[in-house]
Amino acid sequence: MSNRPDFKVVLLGEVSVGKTSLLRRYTERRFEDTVSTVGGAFVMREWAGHTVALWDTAGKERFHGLGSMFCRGASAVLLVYDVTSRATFAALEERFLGLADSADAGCIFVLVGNKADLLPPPLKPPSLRSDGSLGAPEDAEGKGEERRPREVTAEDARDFYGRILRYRDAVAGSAGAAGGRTRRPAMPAAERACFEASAKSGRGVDEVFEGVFEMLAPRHRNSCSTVNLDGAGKRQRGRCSCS
Ligand SMILES: Nc1nc2c(ncn2[C@@H]2O[C@H](COP(=O)(O)OP(=O)(O)OP(=O)(O)O)[C@@H](O)[C@H]2O)c(=O)[nH]1
Ligand SMILES: [Mg+2]
Repeated sequence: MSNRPDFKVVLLGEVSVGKTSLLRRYTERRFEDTVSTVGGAFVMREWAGHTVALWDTAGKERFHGLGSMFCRGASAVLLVYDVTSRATFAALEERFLGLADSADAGCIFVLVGNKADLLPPPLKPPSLRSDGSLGAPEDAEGKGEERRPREVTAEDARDFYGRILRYRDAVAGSAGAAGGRTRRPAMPAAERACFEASAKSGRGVDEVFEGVFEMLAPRHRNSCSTVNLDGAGKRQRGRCSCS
């Protein structure tokens, strides 16, 4: 594995939204008790011939200065919230998005609504009683599990994503005015950038990380001046010769 990552991916978000748990679920395939992160830490992963540095950061306010430092040169930022806590979602816009001003100009932003396992399960259709009347609808799954009402909808996430894109345009505009304008790759559409997942059950977690890597991979290939070409002149999937 190369010690120079092709991509730097940073997780940001409020205390206890599950950043460490998501990372652990993805990299170690397990969910267990965590302690609140101090400062930040990274793990390196190989994915389809690319080396990715995954940065976990602390949600505690006293570490926010470090969050901004960890975002320097980031290719992707995962803004993580708890789908059952409006406050954690609001904090992304109020406090965390600005920390990512130091990320790459073309940095991809992704929203991750974690703890989806806590949402009330879909109702099973009511059962037909022997006398022909309908019984009460029942939970389809997970009886006895802890449940909390949803406080952030998929539409809230898509709206916020739209605001992120406008904010990033404004940041790029002011960098341009200061003489630092660079050509930015197109940002992914909201459908590809807004996820819900559960670090506890594992549901949706691979989709988040691998969805991000898939969005980043073509950018890395395009940014290499020496791309591996096969005999037919097609781009190969794999490590660029530059790394
Ligand atoms: N039900 C449920 N609990 C979760 C999930 N993810 C994390 N938790 C719990 O939420 C708490 C906080 O998880 P962490 O992963 O430490 O949260 P964090 O965002 O890293 O927190 P900081 O490091 O303090 O910023 C722990 O008690 C986890 O067990 C999830 O998907 N579902
Ligand atoms: Mg943590």
